[in-house]
Amino acid sequence: MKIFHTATDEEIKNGEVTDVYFIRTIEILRAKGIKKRVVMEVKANSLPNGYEWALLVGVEEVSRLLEGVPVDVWSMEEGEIFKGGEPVMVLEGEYTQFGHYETAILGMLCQASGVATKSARCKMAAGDKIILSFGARRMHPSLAPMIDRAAYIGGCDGISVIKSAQMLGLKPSGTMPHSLILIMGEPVRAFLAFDEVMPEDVKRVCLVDTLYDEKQEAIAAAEALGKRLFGVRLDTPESRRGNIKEILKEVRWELDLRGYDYVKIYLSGGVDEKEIEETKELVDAFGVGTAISNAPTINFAMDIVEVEGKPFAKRGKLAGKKQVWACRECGNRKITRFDAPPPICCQREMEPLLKPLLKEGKLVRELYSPEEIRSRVLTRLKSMKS
Ligand code: PCP
Repeated sequence: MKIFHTATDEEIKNGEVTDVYFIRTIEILRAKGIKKRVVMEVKANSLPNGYEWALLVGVEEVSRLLEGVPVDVWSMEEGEIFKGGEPVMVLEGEYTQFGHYETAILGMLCQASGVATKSARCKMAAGDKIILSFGARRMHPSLAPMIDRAAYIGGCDGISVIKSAQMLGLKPSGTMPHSLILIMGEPVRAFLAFDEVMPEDVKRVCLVDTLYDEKQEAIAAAEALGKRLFGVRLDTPESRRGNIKEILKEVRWELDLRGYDYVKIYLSGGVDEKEIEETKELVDAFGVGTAISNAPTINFAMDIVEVEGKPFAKRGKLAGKKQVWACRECGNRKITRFDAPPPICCQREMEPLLKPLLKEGKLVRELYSPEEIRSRVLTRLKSMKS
């Protein structure tokens, strides 16, 4: 028996996590002996908050979900940048064989893509500064590895949850919680105990907002640990925050004045793109929680665009199977009929972004490691900036 209110892999794979109206549709089609082949496309007409682009993540999970299901799937790569209105995935098969997977397919793509997109936006705002994913505690723990994977692919440099890190082949990143300081009774006692007990490969980053003024605690940490202190973290509570930029300036100044210019400054607690932009000149690493783990989802829809080989779509949707093309040289994009010849841009053929993923439920594409996907994402984000 399961003890948590979550579905198992098996239940999802069996198509049990589905809205009932899909099952009813399939029941009716079967009762009527209707077996029609359809083409469906996954597309978001608009992106959250007027974003100009988003990152597609969740493709690997969808490929696992549909493995063994008699359906052909073309998809953009995991980590691909897409724009509103572009189909990111195309599915073709007999509707009753895969229609009931729509709920799970969209759920896998909408949430992970939203998280990855926010992570990428935070990373872009931070420039060469570090972003750590600290938001597992805001979501159901069963989702932490999925959220952290999307955050990492989007650009986060590290993630804090042990299980997520294990699944990603990373070392978890973290500092120390307030509870350590409160239980030890005094900040410096906690800092020294941390240094004494933790293995050498754990960075000494002391939390300096628990009992006294941040600059006072930061100096105390530097005096206690000397060269062994890697950084200090400010998680100053909202009620004490005032002007966080001024607090950061003071901490940096006081540390530098005493020769502790090597000590990095971490900032966490309520950090989002705006806070990153405003403080990045004073901060070396940001711990971002809610903003990334509770990122706005990408509202993909999955719609029929062809029935029995004929273009057919509901109002407000363009009928027919389509291809999306990109020019890697100038960033130009184009949507054409699926079988149209490659458009030319910058004197060469544009790249088709919807590539075969599954053929009759068989995986026909290599799946890359999160590290490889992330590194491609970062290269693309850089080229978009320049
Ligand atoms: C930090 C902060 C939030 C976490 C990280 C993410 O925790 O206070 O709890 O923040 P966000 O969702 O606001 O972005 P800690 O300072 O480690 O909190 P504590 O030690 O009190 O557990």
